[in-house]
Amino acid sequence: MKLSKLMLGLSLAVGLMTTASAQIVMRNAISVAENSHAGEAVVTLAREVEKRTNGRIVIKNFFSGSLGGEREVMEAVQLGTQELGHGSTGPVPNFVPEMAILDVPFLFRDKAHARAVLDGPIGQELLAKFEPKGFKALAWTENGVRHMTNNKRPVNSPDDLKGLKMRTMENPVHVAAYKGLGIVTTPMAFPEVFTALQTGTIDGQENPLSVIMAAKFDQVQKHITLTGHVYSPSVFIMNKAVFDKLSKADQQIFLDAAKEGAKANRARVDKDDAMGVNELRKRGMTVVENVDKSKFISVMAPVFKEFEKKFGKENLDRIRNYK
Ligand code: EAX
Repeated sequence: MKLSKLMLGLSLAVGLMTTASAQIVMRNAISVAENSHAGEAVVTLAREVEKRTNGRIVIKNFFSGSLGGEREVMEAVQLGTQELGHGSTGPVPNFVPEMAILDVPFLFRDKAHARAVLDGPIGQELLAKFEPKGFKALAWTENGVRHMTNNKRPVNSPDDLKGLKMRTMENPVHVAAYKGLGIVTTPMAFPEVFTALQTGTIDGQENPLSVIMAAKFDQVQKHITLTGHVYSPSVFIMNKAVFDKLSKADQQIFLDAAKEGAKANRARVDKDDAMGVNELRKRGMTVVENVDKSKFISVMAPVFKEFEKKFGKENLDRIRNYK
């Protein structure tokens, strides 16, 4: 009896040790809270990978920018000091310049159009462009459609934006576009934005309802206008060498799990978009729901000319006209 108990104990310990040493632990990080559309993406990825590998591969998620802003996460994934990342296209063009085209304002008619482009041949071609830079891009996800918030005044027309000091993502297309609207642009990493709004270093920022609610920007912002000025894609990235070392079957598991993550992420964005206006009003913000978007587009005409030169009209049209 005593002996068999000892044997059981030993075999359990050996068993556990084997499991522990065979288990691969990876890290993933997002700049927003766990309870968010991006949280849905990474939590689903982790759950599906763990389930489909029977616990052989475990992903530990870090939230709210605890491993740094999105640029720092990309740097870590590129270097391989972190296996996985998930974030907006904000810092991406600094690593993969071809991605900048996706951040052109008013490029997509709506989320359905954007999702179709990203899931179709154009989006898949773009994912492949990450590879020479040391990333495996697993799947497109999204933040949603971006809107403008500020503390100074309700924005009803582009004139109201003139002179507002707004945080932008560290993305050259965003900076050029908002300058074209007369905004005083302040590029900044996301984890610094809440405090900068609180202390009045900046007047405003722009993000989708999902991000605004998850980051509780309503606590430090009075006004929001549903400008819908740009679609905000996000993406699952993985260190390329780490991906390449996986077996073919495990690689497929990551690709499939990322697709599940994208599904959960988009469903949450839709839910947030459906309840966001009411929720933000409840939290005390004034919401301007209807603006004449054509006015914003016409003020930006010179910037759009620049974008056509930079990206090529045929490339922009290929996205615009995708059905
Ligand atoms: O990915 O930096 C931003 O404004 C992003 O939209 C945010 O980090 C979520």
